[in-house]
Amino acid sequence: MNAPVETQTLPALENLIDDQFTTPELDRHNHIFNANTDEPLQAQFSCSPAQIECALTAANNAYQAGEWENTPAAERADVLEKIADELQQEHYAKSISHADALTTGAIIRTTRKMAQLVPLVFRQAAQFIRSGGLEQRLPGPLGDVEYFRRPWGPALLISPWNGPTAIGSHKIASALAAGAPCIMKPSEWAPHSAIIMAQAIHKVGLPKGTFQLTCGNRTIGSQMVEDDRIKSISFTGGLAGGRAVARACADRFVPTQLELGGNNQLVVLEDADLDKAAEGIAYGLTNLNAQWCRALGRVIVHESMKQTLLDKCLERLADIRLGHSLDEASDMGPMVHRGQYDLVLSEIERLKSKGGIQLSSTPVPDLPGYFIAPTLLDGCSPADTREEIFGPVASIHTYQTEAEALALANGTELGLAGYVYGEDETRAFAFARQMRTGGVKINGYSLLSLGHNAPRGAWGLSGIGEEGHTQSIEFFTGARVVGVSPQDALGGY
Ligand code: TXE
Repeated sequence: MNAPVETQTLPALENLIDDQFTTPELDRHNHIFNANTDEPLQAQFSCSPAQIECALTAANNAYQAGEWENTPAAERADVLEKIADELQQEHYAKSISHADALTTGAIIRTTRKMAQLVPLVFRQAAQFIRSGGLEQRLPGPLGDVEYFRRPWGPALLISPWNGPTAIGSHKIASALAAGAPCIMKPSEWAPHSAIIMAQAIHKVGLPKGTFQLTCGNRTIGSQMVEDDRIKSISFTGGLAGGRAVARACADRFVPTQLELGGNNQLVVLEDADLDKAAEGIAYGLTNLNAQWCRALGRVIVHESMKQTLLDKCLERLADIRLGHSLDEASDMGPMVHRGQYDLVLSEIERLKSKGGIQLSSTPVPDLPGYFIAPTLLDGCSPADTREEIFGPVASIHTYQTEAEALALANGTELGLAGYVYGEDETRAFAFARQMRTGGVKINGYSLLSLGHNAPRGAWGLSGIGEEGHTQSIEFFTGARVVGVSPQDALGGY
C-alpha cells in the first residue's frame, strides 16, 4: 500500500485567550509526528505560565460578570445552534478529519464521520437546554418551587489524543450549554480539532472569556487544575492524570468527571453465533486502531469453542487492510506516536514471556510508521492481563461454567465497557446485568452509545461521574431550589 499524496497542511498551533488568538510561547522541544511515516509535522509549542494566568483571569472575569450564565437558556441554545451551523460548513470537517487521521493514526473514513457529527453534538446540547433541561418547577406546600441548575464556575476541559474531536466537542458543547465559561486544553498530540472548533466558536462570538483554548501538555494542565478559579473539571485520559486531577481537587471539593481507561471484556456464551462473535472481536481490535477506552481487552469463551473462535477471528483479521490513515482503502491505521507503539509492543513481549502465544494474521504495510497488527494472545494467566494495554491486543481466556465466566469478566479493577455474545437474548441480558461495568453491549460492537439518553458510566478505576447528553451538561452545574416556605418549624406538616 502506497502513502497517499499529502495535499493539506495542519492548522497552526494557536490559543484562544481572552478573545485573542495567540501563539503558544514555550518551545517544549518535542514534535507532533505523522503516525504513518514517523516524520515530524509540527513543533509542540505550549502556553507559558503567564498565558495560562491570562486565561484563568479571563475565565474568572467572565464568570463574575455572569453574562453567559444569565443569558436565557433559549438564547444560549440559539448561539449553540449558530456554532453548529458554522461548523456544518464542509471545510471544518475536512480540516478536522485530515488532522485527526494524520496525527492520531485513526483512519480517514472514521475521522470524517466523527468530524461530521460535531454540529450534531452542539445541536443536541442546544435542544436539551431549550426544552428546559436545566429548569424545572416542582410542587411545594405553598405553590411551585423553582429547581434550576447553574454553572459551578469556570470549567476546565482536558481531552486526550484518542477521539479528540468527539471527546472535545462533547465537553465544549456541554459546558457552554450549562452556562459555564470554559477553558479547553486538548492533548498536546492532537490539538488541531479543538483549534478548528475554537475558530468557529470565535466567529459566532460569545461574551469575552467564555470560551478559551490553551495549547500545551500536562504542565499547563496541572497549573490550571490546581488553580482556585477553576470550579469543575472534566478530564478524559489515563489513570495517572486522572488521579492527579482527583487529588488536586479533593481539598477544594471541585467536582470532577473522570473518564479513564478500560480493559473491556467480551464474553462468548455457549449459544453464541461464533461468526458474529469473531466479527465483534475484529471490530474491538481495529475500531479506532483499538486506541479507545472501550476497545477490546479480554475475550472470555467456553473452552469447547475456543479453537473454532480463534480460527474465525484469524480468518477475519487476515482481511483487515492495515495501512496509511489517509488512504480511503485502509481499515485500520498506526498507533498515535512512538511512545505508544513501543508500549504496546513491550506489553506483547511481556505477555509472551509469561507463556502467551501471539496470534495475528493481518499483513503489516511497508511504511515507517507505528503499525501493529491486531493481536490475540492465547495461554496467558488472567492474573497477567488485568491492566489496560490501549492498543490492538487482547488476551483470550476460557471457562467451563458461567460462574467462572462471570468471575473472569469481573476480574479487573476497571469497569468501562463489556460485550456479551449469545443467541438467547434473555440469557445474555441476565449475564450482562451482572457485569460490574458502565455499559454492556449485546451481540454488537460499535463506537456509538447504546441509546440517545443512555449514560456512559465508569466503575472502579475507570473513573467517576457519568457522561451523556444530559449527564455531561448537568455535571457542570449545581442545583438551586427557591420557593415560598411555610412559617413554622415543621414546614406545615
Ligand atoms: O493520557 P494522559 P494520554 C489512557 C490510556 C492511554 C493513557 C495515556 O491508558 O494509554 O491514557 O494516554 C492531560 N494534570 N487513555 O497520554 O497522559 C494531557 O496533557 C492535568 C484512556 O493521552 O492522561 C492530555 O491533554 N492534565 C482514555 C490529557 O490529560 C493532565 C483516553 C490526557 O493525557 C495531567 C486517552 C495532569 N496531571 C487515554 N496529566 C479514554 N478513556 O478514552 C495528563 N494531562
